[in-house]
Amino acid sequence: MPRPTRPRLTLGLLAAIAVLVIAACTGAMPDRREMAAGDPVIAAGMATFDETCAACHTIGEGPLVGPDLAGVTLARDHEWLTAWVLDPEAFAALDADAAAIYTGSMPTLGLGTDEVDGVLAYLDSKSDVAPAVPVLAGPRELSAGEFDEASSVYFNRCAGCHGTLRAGATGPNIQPERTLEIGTAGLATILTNGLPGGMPAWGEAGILTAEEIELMANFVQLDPPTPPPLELAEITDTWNLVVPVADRPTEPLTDRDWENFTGVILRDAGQVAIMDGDTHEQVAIIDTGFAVHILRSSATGRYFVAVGRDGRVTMIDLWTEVPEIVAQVQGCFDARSVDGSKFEGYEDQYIIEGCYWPPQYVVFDGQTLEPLAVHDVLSPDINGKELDEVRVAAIVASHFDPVWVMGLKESGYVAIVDYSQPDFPLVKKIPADLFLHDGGWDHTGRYFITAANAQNKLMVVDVKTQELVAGVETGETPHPGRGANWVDPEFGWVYATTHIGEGKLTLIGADPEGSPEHAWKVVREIELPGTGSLFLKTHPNSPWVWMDTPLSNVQEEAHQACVYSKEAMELEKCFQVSDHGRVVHFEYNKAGDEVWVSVWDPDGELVIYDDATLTEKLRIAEPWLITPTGKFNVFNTANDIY
Ligand code: DHE
Repeated sequence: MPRPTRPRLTLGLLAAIAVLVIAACTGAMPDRREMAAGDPVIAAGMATFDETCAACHTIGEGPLVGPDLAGVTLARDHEWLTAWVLDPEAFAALDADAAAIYTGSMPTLGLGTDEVDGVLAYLDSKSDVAPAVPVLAGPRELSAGEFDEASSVYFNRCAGCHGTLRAGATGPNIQPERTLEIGTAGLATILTNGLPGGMPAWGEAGILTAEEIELMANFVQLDPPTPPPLELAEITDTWNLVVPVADRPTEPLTDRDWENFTGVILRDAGQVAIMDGDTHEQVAIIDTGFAVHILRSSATGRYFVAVGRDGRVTMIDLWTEVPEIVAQVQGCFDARSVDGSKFEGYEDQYIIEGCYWPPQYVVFDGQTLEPLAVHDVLSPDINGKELDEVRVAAIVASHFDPVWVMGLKESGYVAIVDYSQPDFPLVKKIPADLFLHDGGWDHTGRYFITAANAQNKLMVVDVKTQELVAGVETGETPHPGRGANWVDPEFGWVYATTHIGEGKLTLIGADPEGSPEHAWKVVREIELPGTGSLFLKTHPNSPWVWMDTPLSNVQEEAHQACVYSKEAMELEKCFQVSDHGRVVHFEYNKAGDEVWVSVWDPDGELVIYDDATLTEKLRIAEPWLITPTGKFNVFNTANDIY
């Protein structure tokens, strides 16, 4: 089902509520239907309402993002309401009343007429409930302490999707001009219950308390604070060279196959566990600091480099007897991406960090993390609109040129940084599309494929010619992670993504030389049970593609993994990995015959599957496995195998 877009509480919708209230008071209504309690049609309608409508509407509890629906079946007949629900846009083109309330916010929900009948029967059965008076109270004043606390919650939970300055990206704009329209009560409900299409149910999930929700509902109606800049001298002040290069081993001191180590992020513990991929033993727990986001391997694989949400970069040496931190530095206040120099002759020479805030990238020495250069990425967007915030999203390191390629989220450019030149300049900005997020290489390493996820597209950039070659619509909010490459029996090489906003695996042709007729076009779409997918993964030695749905607000779906068969070209199966937490992110071992999956939970687990048989091999549930998320095998990460 397509993702419902997030409706807005507009004057038009409020007018509609007023019409309903007046109609109810004057008695100008059709007869009420007698619907028996316990009627299966009503029961089915209630289930559909809860699943599809309740995120935006209440019955008698006031407006959320859409109006309170109490009494709506008294004010409008079923025929009118059915036409409205089935396709509001089309109906608004035909009907003057519908046109008057249509603002573009009520989505086509993809319901069948039976389902709409059920919902209307359910609304009929509740037609004696009076609509609540819309709550449009402005925000209350916050004390300095409350404002600081709210800023910190916002940074930890909200900024990634809505932006530091709240202008929107993966999530919508939530600056005061919009949030004041929704009001404190509506905002609190959204924060509690989430919204279809990815907004987490922070309250329901027990992550934010009722007090925090009240605080945040007020905070987001106030002007956002602007965080300060972070310049080279200040970055250098944070630099800590823990082990100078001269004191490090010149060959591996460990007997383990360090190239088959897997780094596991323990997100809320601010740690990374290093696991031996052969024995499945935990080799070390490294304190990397606040909310580590990703790990990348240096070109040789010797170093793991972690980046935290607080912008701290940590370098871990895998050649020591037990892996240990050799350097740390903070290049940003907020960051998600990091990578090393991978071109021949530059292996392990430089590290780049992309900042969410300030709008900049920072280049460090690849052995010591000494800060070498900082460059601003703030510019107008591809359409010329002035911006206050441009975040560096995914970064990939080319294996064929001395360059890093990165997505600039708000401005919509794919930027190329040349590390063979003095001061590591940004040498090219290729206009792509707005809100670039995650992405990876195609199978040749020539094309960078990145999601413009708010545009529902994958953008394809030819890094050799430094040109955009395609923008492909794949579905609601594509989120490929690094993506997945394999040979489809019919279409040749393909690249694939899943989506946050709809349950769909989409394959695009990715062989412009061998199969030019399919290149950069959607060649296959496979329906998945559940929205909210973040990652998929495959390996050249695997017959499967693994997919998660951790952001689904349906618990069973958040607990599942799904597997697609490359050969049969269809979904093989979906199955429950755990009975708690969110099942997230996959990584293969070096041989490509095992898949590791995280159960993202304070009582976290790592589940290891035999890839050939899809059977569970080992479940690790130790107290140190606190909120495991991403996993990065050294060999696969250094060589961009996905
Ligand atoms: Fe991520 C990759 C940003 C939420 C786990 N995440 C990325 C990348 C970006 C990004 C830009 C690509 C980095 C690269 O390749 O250089 N992520 C964001 C956000 O802005 C967002 C939506 C919200 C936020 O506030 O951070 C977000 N991400 C999450 C999560 O909730 C996850 C599941 C757990 C967490 O740490 O918060 C999460 N993101 C990951 C992982 C990767 C990632 C595991 C790397 C995937 C890979 O296979 O390479």
